[in-house]
Amino acid sequence: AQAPVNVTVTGAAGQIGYALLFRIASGQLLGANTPVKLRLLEIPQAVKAAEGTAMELDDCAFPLLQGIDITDDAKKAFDGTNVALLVGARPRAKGMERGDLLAANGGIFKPQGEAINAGAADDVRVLVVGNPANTNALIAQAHAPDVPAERFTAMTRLDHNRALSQLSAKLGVAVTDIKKLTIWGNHSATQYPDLFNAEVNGKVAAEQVEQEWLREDFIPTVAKRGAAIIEARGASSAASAANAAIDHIYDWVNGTPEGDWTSAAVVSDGSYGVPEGLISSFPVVSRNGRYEIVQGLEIDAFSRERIDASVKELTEERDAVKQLGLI
Ligand code: NAX
Repeated sequence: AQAPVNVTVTGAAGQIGYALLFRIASGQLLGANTPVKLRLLEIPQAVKAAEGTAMELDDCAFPLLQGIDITDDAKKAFDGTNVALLVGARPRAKGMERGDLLAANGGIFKPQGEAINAGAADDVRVLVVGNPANTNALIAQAHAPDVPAERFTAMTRLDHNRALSQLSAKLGVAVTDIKKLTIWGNHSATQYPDLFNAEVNGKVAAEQVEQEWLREDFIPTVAKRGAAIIEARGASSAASAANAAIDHIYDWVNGTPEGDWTSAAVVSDGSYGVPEGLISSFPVVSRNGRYEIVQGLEIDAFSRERIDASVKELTEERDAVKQLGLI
């Protein structure tokens, strides 16, 4: 039988955690033949709630679930971990300045990066979901010098899936008819969902829609979908965020389909003018267990301007955390 894979989930008692853990334990993260051991990391006040979720996981009698450890100690949570889903983060409170938000998250992601560096398995893969996701990933990565930088990623797969869904509804096509969509930049309102390199049944997606719809409707709807969900649901996206995290890791481990790509925030190697070292969203394929940036795409002036604006925001976030001594 296959050895179990250790999966660490931070913020396990939160709403994304609740939507995520059952899917991991049922085999949807790594496949139906891979047993898993779960490590749940929470802050002390939320350990009891995480224990309650663990009781429910027990009550599912999942055949693939080989154990659940719950802790408030990052060192223990990441010891030997193969897949680390960093979901827990400090939300922006009313009146909080950006610097305060970055500092509060630095207090979370710096020690978690150090704990990953100290104890994670050699093949560790890290996905940061907690916001500001790209910069939190950068902070963790900066404190894990012994882990290849490419193992640190941040989630833009939810934005990618939102864009697929909006375009499929607009054109009355199946989501599977759409290929090569890209989210560029930061997981924030500046993100750029690119239809110029995307295809619908083999034809350029941007040419199948009115330019006004693309500019005035599609781009802002995708970028502001999180706020629209909060407005409608009275709570932020949780099941769809968990679903995107599952997609991100599943594809990373198992590969992306031939003739298509997906979106993930990965460490830039300078591709497409994105400064080296920034964790920015790109078109990526996964081959042999590694995410690689798709090369050679044409970027027109319209796309260039939007990518640059989002990357500028990321650069400012990086400079801010540098100034705070967090990286
Ligand atoms: P919740 O507030 O429901 O849960 C967060 C949990 O994290 C809480 O249980 C809290 O106790 C825990 N936590 C806080 N600090 C921790 C630490 N140092 N170690 C371990 N656990 C800690 O938030 P939820 O709705 O689950 O969202 C989690 C994060 O995902 C938020 O930062 C949110 O902004 C972010 N999102 C990111 C998305 C993306 O596409 N990248 C989309 C969905 C979501 O908004």
